[in-house]
Amino acid sequence: MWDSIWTNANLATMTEDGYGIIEQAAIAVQNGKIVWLGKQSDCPENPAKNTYDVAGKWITPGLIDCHTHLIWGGSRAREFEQRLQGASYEEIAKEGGGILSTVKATRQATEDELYEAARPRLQNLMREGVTALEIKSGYGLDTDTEEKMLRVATRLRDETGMSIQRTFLGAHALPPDYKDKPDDYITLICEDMLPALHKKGLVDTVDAFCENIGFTTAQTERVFQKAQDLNLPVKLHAEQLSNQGGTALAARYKALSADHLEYLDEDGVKAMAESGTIAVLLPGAFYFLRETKMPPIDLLRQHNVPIAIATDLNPGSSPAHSLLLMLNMACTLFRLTPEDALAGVTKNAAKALGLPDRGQLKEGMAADFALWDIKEPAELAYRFGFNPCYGVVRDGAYSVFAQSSMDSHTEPSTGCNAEARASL
Ligand code: DI6
Ligand code: FE
Repeated sequence: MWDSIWTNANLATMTEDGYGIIEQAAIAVQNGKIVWLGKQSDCPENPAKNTYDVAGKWITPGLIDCHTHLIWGGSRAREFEQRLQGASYEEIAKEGGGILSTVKATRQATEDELYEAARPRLQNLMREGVTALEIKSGYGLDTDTEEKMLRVATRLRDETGMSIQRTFLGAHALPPDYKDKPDDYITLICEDMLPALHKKGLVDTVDAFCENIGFTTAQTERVFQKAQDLNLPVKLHAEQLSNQGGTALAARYKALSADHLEYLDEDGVKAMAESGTIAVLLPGAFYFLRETKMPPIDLLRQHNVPIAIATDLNPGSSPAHSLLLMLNMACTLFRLTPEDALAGVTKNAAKALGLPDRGQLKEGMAADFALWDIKEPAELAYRFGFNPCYGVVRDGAYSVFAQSSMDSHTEPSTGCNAEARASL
């Protein structure tokens, strides 16, 4: 006997090129895994404890936000005003503002304060059908504060039941106490911070900011070597503001992803293709920094490098709290098709996080999916500022949100998972 079955649904399985649509479908779940899906007329007679008739709603894999800096203290609204008066992001960073101003506020905040600030950001994503995401450290830049951030990420994971990957981004900026001594700071990361945080079980992945205002490729490589010694996968903020060759380095270390990529050239694209590194594009940062250099979408397509899309949610370059909005921006700004954009927040985002059992609707995969009050999947990228998410299923547990439109009708036939609902 199955635990639950959703009937009268339309599925975008994301299993092939394109949406992988199955209309008039059903999807059944047992022990947190998808055990059957297909045309409802082909459904075997297998009774389920719970049957939910969803009256023609669409079901997609749960959305995955594969690049966020969701935990931080303070605000950068003032810096936004400065930029509007003509200061550039780099200038503000060089004068000790930017990332370092968030570092100051994050060091001052208690763990509870950081948790309380981060929770509504996460809830906003959950409410939009996000079931898995990545959260980076990197606003501590000392062992204690990096630990505090990663503990908050762990607590968010444990208390919400979301699938959360914790990324150590100690090499995000140079802390003021190491001014003019970047190599010493890298030594601190490699010999102290990363091993200590790894030992405490707080790190899933390692990232760095390889940039003219960040770290050089040589410094980044030292961090990658340490990650490799500890058997931790790597990823990289690469070629966002300039071409430093970080992507080729990331590819040499078989990085899960290289992210941003506006200044990436063809050699870098080829290196990614060879290493199977995912290209994570961040339209929120492109938009908010008013970047005009487009990431090399055509080259990525030509070389079959899978493209993922994420919010880059952070206080400085992308205060973007909506992954659905990023779908729209990926289409309008980067000219992705709605189906490529949806693949970018499902199957390709799962690859970028090394989550082989998520991002597609397939038998054997985790029962993580989102239900939508839409008539066709392209609507997810087409509308902006509107959230048609009806509910989510996470590891088989069903939560229904408040009705997404005034004339919506269907309530689940039996009680949805009260615990999952409460956690929202
Ligand atoms: N690139 C980004 O987009 C964020 N970090 C990074 O390395 C921005 C972080 C910030 O400005 O606070
Ligand atoms: Fe980032």
